[in-house]
Amino acid sequence: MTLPRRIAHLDMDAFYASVELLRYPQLRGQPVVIGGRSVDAPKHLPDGSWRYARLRDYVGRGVITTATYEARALGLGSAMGIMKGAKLAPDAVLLPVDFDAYRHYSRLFKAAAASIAPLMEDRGIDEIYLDLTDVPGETRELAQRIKDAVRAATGLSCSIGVTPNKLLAKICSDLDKPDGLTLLGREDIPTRIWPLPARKINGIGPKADEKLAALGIKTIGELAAADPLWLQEQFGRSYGSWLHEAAHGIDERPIVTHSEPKSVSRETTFEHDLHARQDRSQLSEIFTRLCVRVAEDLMRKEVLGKTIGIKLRYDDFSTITRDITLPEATADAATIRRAAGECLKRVPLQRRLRLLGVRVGHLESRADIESASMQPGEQGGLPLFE
Ligand code: DCP
Ligand code: MG
Repeated sequence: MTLPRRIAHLDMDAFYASVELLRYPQLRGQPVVIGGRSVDAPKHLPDGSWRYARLRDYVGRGVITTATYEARALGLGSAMGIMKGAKLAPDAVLLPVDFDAYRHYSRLFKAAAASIAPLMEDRGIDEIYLDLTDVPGETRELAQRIKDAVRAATGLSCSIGVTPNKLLAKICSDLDKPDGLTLLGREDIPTRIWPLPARKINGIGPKADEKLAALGIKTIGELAAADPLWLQEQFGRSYGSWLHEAAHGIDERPIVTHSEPKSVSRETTFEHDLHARQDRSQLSEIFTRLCVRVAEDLMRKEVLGKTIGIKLRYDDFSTITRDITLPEATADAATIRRAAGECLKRVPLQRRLRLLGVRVGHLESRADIESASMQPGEQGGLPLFE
């Protein structure tokens, strides 16, 4: 019999907010949300004190990216409009987002975790999976060492769940947030997992959850008890059988240590809806800026892409996309801008626009393209002596 794996899921606590509190430690313990613009940055007054933007002063359409746990206690949270948040907590502090800082701390915490458990899967800015199976050490002690290393490298806390697979680990890291350390074996599934709502399973989204609820299934335990064939009839064969296995905590997916991005995109929601003709110059400037940002992202990731696409959301929230494929992959802002401009000619522009996005897909790594375009003799880079 093979021993169960030891898979950890690590998720940073109130990530963007916690990074901001490193900069403004005087705000610790207060309700703070992140989501403002640079004008909302705290101002250092001549008498040495600070003045902070408060939610009640905010006017605009921005959303909260995250909130400190003190702000969550007042009902604030990710994806809520800032003005809506202001109704619940007018005095909460608003800080602007600073993605560069979050990316910096993201790199630091990942390096710290990988120094102890090198088999790491990157799941985005504030989460990773780690395979601890072959790392020497007792599980709890190991998980604590990883938490300590993350704190030493960043000054930030995280929550870790360690279980036999990724599906359970992801649920588990959330069970004792913030600063959690939760271990769970297959024998704990009935007591710890089954009472949880079905949507706690990563892969059961709002739509599936709604359908399950309509069928009388609210908890993971109720899902586990459902007839697997009936689930397949309701949800289709593949998703239905996955639901059954997930509810029983079955998941054999390995840790994936390398992944290539499939596309790079940037989008922006306007302060006010814009019209293609009346606001032409403003739109054009935003459009160009998005293309430049996408080009910068491509450069940083050292990839090139062939498919250039745009996304428009109209004032009635309907959304459309268009794309074209170029003969050669590019990371050049002007080329992307031209191609995206072509796409724009193919969409109706009578309605006002709410959002504009630019995407580059079908990515290939720069190194692959360069080596493929070399002459046969050059490949490998060894000098030839004649
Ligand atoms: N984020 C965002 N918009 C969302 C959700 C999240 O911009 N709708 C950003 C801000 C978060 C970060 O991603 O800080 C990580 O997301 P999490 O869901 O892990 O949330 P937090 O780390 O903020 O809090 P938690 O302690 O619950 O993990
Ligand atoms: Mg988090």
